[in-house]
Amino acid sequence: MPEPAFLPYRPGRLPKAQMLRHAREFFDLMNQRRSVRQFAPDPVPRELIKLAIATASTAPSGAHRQPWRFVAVSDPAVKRRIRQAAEAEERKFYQGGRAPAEWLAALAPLGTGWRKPYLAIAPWLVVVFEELHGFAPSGQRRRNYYVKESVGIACGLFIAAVHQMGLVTLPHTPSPMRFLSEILGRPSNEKPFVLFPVGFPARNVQVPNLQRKALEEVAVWLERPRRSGPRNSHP
Ligand code: IYR
Repeated sequence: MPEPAFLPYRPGRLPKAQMLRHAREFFDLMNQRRSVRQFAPDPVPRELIKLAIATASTAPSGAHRQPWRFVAVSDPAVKRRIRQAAEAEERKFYQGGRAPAEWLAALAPLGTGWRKPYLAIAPWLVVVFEELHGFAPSGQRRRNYYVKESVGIACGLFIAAVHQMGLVTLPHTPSPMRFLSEILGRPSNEKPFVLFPVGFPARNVQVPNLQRKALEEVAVWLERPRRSGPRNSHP
C-alpha cells in the first residue's frame, strides 16, 4: 500500500463582499445558460474544446480515478455517420413505439423529435465515455468507483466551461448509444455516457419557454437558530 502524500493547500480567503459578488456573478452567468438545438456551422478553435475538456477533467472523482474519456470530433464524415446512426435510434424512440406515451408527453414542451441535424452542423461533437474499469500496469483490471457520479460531475463542469466561453451545447442522449463505441473505435471498458454538440448558436435560435424551479422548491434548510434581539446588541 503506498503511503499517502500530502501537500499544503492555501487557497486564501476572499473578503466577504467579494465572495458575494463572485457568487452573484457566477449565478447570473449560469442562470443565462440554455440548452440549444440549433447551431451555426461556424468553426470553433480546437484550443477552446481542449480547455473545456481540461476543465471537465478537474472534477472530483471516486478514488481520484478520473474515469472519463472525452472524444472530440470535428471530422465531417464522422459527424455524418453519428447523425445517421443517432437518427436511426431516435426514430425508433419517437415513432417506433420505443418511448412510452408518458415520456413523449414529458418531452412535448421541448419540441424535440427524431431529426438531429445539429449532429452534422455543430463544429464539434464531444462524446463522453465512462471508463467502467481501468488497467493496472500488469494488465489486470483495476476497479473504478462511483463512475456515473464522477462522470456526471465532470460533464457539469464541461457545460459550465462551454457556457463561460460564450459557446452553447446540449446534453444529447440517443438511446441505445452503443453505435458511438463502434463509430469512434472505443474499447469495451468504455461506455458512452452523453454526447455534447458544441458551437455557436444559430443566428435566429429559439429555445423552449421553460422556467427554472424557485429556490424554495429545490433547497431545504435546517439552520442553526438565529440569535434573537436586535443585531449587534451584544456588548
Ligand atoms: N434522446 C432523445 C429523447 C430525449 C430525452 C430526454 I429525458 C430529453 O430531455 C430530451 C430528449 C433526444 O435526444 O431527442
